[in-house]
Amino acid sequence: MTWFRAGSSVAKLAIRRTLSQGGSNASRTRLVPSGNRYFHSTISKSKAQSAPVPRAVPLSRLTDSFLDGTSSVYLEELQRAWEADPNSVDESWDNFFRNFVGQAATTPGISGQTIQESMRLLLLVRAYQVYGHMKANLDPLGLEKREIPDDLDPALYGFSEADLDREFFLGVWRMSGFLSENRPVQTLRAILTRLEQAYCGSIGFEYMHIADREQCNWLRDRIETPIPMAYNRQRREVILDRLIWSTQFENFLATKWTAAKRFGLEGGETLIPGMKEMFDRSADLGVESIVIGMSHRGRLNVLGNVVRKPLRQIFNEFSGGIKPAEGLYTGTGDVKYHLGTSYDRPTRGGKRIHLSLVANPSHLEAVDPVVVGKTRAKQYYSNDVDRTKNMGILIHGDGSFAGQGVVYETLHLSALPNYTTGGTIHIVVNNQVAFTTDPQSGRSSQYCTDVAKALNAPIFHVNGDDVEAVVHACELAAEWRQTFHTDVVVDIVCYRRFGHNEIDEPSFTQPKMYKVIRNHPSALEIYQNKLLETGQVTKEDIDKIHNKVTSILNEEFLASKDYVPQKGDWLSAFWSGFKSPEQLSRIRNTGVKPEILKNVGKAIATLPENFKPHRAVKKIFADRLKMIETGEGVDWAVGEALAFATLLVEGNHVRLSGQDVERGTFSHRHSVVHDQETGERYCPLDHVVMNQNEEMFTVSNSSLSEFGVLGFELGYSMENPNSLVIWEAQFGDFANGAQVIFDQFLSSGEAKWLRQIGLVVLLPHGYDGQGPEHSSARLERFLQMSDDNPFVIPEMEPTLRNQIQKCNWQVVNVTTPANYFHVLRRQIHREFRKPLIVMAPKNLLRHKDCKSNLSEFDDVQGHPGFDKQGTRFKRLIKDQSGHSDLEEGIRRLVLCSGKVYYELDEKRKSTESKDVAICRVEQLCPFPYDLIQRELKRYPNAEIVWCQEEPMNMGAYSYIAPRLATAMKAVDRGNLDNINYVGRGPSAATATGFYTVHVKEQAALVEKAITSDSITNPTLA
Ligand SMILES: Cc1ncc(C[n+]2csc(CCOP(=O)(O)OP(=O)(O)O)c2C)c(N)n1
Ligand SMILES: [Mg+2]
Repeated sequence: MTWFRAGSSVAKLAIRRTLSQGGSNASRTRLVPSGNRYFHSTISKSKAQSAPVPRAVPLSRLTDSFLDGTSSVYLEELQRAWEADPNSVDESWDNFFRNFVGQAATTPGISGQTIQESMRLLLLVRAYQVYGHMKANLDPLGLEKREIPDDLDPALYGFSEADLDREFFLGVWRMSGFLSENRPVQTLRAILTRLEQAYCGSIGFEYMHIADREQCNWLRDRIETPIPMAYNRQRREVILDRLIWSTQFENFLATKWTAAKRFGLEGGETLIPGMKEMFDRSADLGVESIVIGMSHRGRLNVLGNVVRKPLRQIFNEFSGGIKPAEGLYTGTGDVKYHLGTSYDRPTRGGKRIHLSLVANPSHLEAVDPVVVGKTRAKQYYSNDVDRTKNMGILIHGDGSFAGQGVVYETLHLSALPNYTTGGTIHIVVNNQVAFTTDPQSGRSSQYCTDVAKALNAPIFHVNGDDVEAVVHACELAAEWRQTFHTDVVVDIVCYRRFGHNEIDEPSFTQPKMYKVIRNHPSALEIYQNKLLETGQVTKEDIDKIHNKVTSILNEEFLASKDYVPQKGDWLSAFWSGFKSPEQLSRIRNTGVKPEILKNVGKAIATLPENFKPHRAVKKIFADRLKMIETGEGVDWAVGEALAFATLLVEGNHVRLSGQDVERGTFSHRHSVVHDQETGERYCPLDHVVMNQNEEMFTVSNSSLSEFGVLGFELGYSMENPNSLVIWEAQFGDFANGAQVIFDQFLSSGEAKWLRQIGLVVLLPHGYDGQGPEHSSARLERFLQMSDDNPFVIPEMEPTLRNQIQKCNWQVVNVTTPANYFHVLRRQIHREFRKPLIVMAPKNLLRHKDCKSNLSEFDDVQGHPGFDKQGTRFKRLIKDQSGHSDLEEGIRRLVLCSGKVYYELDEKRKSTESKDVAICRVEQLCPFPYDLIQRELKRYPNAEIVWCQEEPMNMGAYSYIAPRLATAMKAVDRGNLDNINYVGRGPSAATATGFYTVHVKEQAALVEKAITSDSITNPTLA
């Protein structure tokens, strides 16, 4: 059936989009009216005059072009064979002949219809399905000049005006719409009229790239209806009402705050009725909750009219901003068009739908994966297994949708089992300009939505001036999503009536476009006139709605003057019972009862009896079981699995995602084991509690994306505090591919939007000779973004300490499995949430000394991890030589962080440097002033060394130095000049690429830290 797909590979047409800036504006090639209106004016002359006479061509050529005619000889032979024995031809040809030849023989009206004509007509219909959108009337300004493909010209198929009133039967096996076998015989004229209406009106349907026949037929059923779809009076009134709200909202803001930036929706006002319809229809089809992500354009209109943030609150924010109640943590706040909110909105069908608009930074599209992740989490928590109750909607700009890579990274998560949300609906507010950039400078593809084709998503391009078409496209998108559970795109082609923002002058750069815009009626005016023409609505009806809206807007404006923001407005995302930074949260222990450790330990170290793991994995699991049974030598992977398992037992959800996390990049985790004979997978952490929900523990290899996947996990972690959500980078340096998420959300989200986030990020880090790209997770960047004051020691008394709550995030570089276990559990066992950045180990995963005893994980008094307060994460690990509270004989105190500790310790042992003490700063941020001071006091005569393996301009040095100096000054131990640096010198690259150089450098720095007599202080050098 290759010919059947012919349409999708025809005519590679170069599309020239010449916008506005030259030549006549309205020179789109359109159908010639009256007599021959189906034949293109541009091509019909030459080609129609010499209408092709059918000539024999090999059938195979039909797959390449419609232009070559058909093979009559071949068909006739086939037909003869079929007449002799219908079974002698392929089933598809059998159907074909039954339909066409059979009909032709029995229906006098179509007796002149030849097989060739039928085939050519079929191809024409097919061409409309494939290319109809290229002739659709999409641009409200009429500026876009697109060439209409020749394939839509009936003359190309040998039809002339003389054929228009001849009757044709079209019917193809297992097809819907025009080509369905049930359609009656029609004249060519009627067929062409409906084709034009269906495919070349205000909506351009792009769906023939979808390989699934059922999906295409579903769409054809809705597009190729026997008569065009029309809304009744009642629906039209609702649409009108919504369009008036949308239009007046912007007008009102424009008159009250003439110079305020609001990134108005003018020119794209039909978005609002479209969205509302989409939500109503979605609610009718079972959606209960929608997570929305969008950027600046029209955001206030969406907030006010769709999400229903109180208008008085929006106006209040315009008039002078937010004045939160005294004493409350306010953070930095953010501009009004970035703030999120949520609301339960009643729908047309009488249901309620929960809407949340996620706060977003100005970085366009960065919110996309966050919205999808949050939606997925909502689905988990509401047991929405079909993914039909919770849905994500993303609103894009044309420039950003085409240009930002995270759009693709997000789209590409849509069908992955552990990331899918059952389809996101994308709406593009395509105002045909991005700030000052025209589409031809902003993208290489015909449409700004072309990236979505990679996903097999249908794309509905719709003229933004035709509100009913917008509403219809939005409705269809909602139905598609609930039917096929995949992404769908609505591209509203509109314009931007004013500049990029309200104080911008658009004519500097788009003079012709703005000349047209100045005289262009609004979508509301166009719709009002249309309704008046139909007589369905009177001028009085329209005025009534306008007056109602004006008076509500005025009332709300008056009320906004006395509006006092409530705590709920500002802190709406705080989970109930959770503490804000100004409320002290008690520090809790994280140790676990020994019997629980043993029980879960067995579960995570045991594989099913008949399971046949890889030999090496079998040994790993046998070793794990031994660690649990003996309570000794617990390694990193088991420490981590114990943290996950104990959190699961306590009823928390645990999710770990990232590239190759199931096995672990360094082949250490083996959280999913593969049967070597059957390929079956087994995940021990799925079997920690009785009848455990499959998703309660989720570990998932991700797509090869950092920005998209980290954003997704961030969104996921925002939904419910009782979840440990972790993103692991393959190597720490790859985290910079997700820099926007670190900068805009993780490090500053709470300060800007008061959203607490408990996300954990594991970034493999450490100098082991793997070269510049695999050594460093760029620790310095995370520390530089940390907001703990380097010159002020906060309250450190254990019962009053809220240092972490007040800090933007935590950065740790832990060195023992037990401490890793406790820092993960601490994320959940506290009354607030804070992002955790972990410099994760590589060679410590198998290091002989990097082991913990099970007794360090439990909460038993007297056990090694148990100190005055119980068993907790250790922010600093003191020297392990059994030093007393005062060690006057120690000549040097080496402070370090991370795996270099083990090398320093080994050197100390081998050189018997007993006068050197080594302390590990496990938590770098916020800085453990109290514990550092404790160690300074313990070694009153020691010179102080900061040792790191990173270059001087990297690693923790520049973060540590001022803080350590502050701690030293406070206990009279000197200042910055007294901090001696040992580490690599400044460097542009993070590490050497030569292994031998690495080894030499590493040995030298370790040697210098432990054995050298004097260390030249870089600050004094
Ligand atoms: C990642 C990113 N790059 C650049 C900008 C600056 N910027 C803000 S709006 C804008 C134009 C966006 O155009 P489009 O996506 O078409 O949306 P429109 O403003 O036209 O609605 C640009 C370049 C930004 N906010 N984010
Ligand atoms: Mg734009």
